[in-house]
Amino acid sequence: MADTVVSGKELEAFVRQTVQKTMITDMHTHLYAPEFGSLLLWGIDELLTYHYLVAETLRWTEVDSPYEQFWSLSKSQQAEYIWRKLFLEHSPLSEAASGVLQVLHTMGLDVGSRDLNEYRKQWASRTPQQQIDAVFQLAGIRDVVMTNDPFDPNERELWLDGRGKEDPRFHAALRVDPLLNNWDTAVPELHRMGYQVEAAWTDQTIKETQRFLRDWVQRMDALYMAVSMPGDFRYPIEDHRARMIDEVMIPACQELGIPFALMIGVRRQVNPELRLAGDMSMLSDVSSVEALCRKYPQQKFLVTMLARENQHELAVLARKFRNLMVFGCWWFLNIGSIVKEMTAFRVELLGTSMIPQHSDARILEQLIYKWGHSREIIASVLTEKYSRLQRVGWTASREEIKRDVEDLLGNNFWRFVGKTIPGN
Ligand code: HDL
Ligand code: ZN
Repeated sequence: MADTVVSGKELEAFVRQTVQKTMITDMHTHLYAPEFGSLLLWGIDELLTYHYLVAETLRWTEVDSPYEQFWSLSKSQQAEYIWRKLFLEHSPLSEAASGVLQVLHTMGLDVGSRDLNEYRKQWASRTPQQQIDAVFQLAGIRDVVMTNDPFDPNERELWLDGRGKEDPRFHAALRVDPLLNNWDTAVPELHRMGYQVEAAWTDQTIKETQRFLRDWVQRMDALYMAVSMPGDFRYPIEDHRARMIDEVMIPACQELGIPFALMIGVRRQVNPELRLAGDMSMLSDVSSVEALCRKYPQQKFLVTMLARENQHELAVLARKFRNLMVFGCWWFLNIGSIVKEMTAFRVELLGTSMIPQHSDARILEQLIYKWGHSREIIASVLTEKYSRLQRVGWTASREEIKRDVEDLLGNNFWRFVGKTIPGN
């Protein structure tokens, strides 16, 4: 075939170039469209005060020094403290710390100056819209999916004022953890929003909670419904979570024709003094996901787990259920050594029928390093796999390699949520 890639060197170069330039749909982030105002975090001080870096910095404080000493600092003072601790007094070798430098480098700044105030000047003259355009272009991002929480009063107000769907690059996902994990606090909140629910599991509660989900999926035009749960989530079982899933959430997802995203394995606030950085990973039960996929073969499930130990079994489970789409190297797994391991065995077990990565970005510029690093790893895994085919006489064409990469970096997601692929 005319467009085949014949030599090994040429193959490697073409795969890298294709992965590097394929536009990405980032299907799970904590970013917000510009119309959400201050909910969108961006800029060097936000990058430095990312909760991953807060946790790493506080490891260098004395065990008898109160955490409040850090928390009482202003945002810029916290950023300066983190810069001093993690970048100057110690080398920024961690994924999150080195990522900040990758952002500065990619933005064309003089990383070697090590001058935080010089870096700050680069952001001073930019608007959010300008920075979104610049970062999307540098990171090769076409679309991002937000994490939209109607239980957050600030965000709720924006949606009720009719905002939220102005920038077409930002898509919504309805996040409803409190329904499963904090029902006692969710009930009064739902009341405040006009839904006649009660803590007791009555027909009215079921109907009103379904109405809540329907209203918000439609208001947001949400691509999927999402929850995170601790690793002790079990199914089937006689408990509140199973009732909410069986009698409210699955029926709502099926009525609305959207996938249900399960993010399992987080133990929240093991150290509350660390605030957002205080959450922990824990082992999960893959057989509970198996039971859900088997019970609801028509319901699509997007699933990611937080413990490294669950990843291979989850990938094998995806071989058994076509309604299960595994996604991303979530949170503490989004580090080079594990992304490499997970991407390789997912390709070896699932071929290209999975979503290898999401960024989970909280600060806009993180898209640059989170995707820069993942693209490198995905390209090296794919190169090794295509080379292996070539050695036995199967040469993938340029078009086939392009198709496979587009599947992994966006099209698998859009097909799974049943929407036409943007730009097609
Ligand atoms: O629950 C989640 O969606 C997690 O991604 C948390 O937001 C976590 O704090 C995080 O930012 N992980 O990357
Ligand atoms: Zn997240």
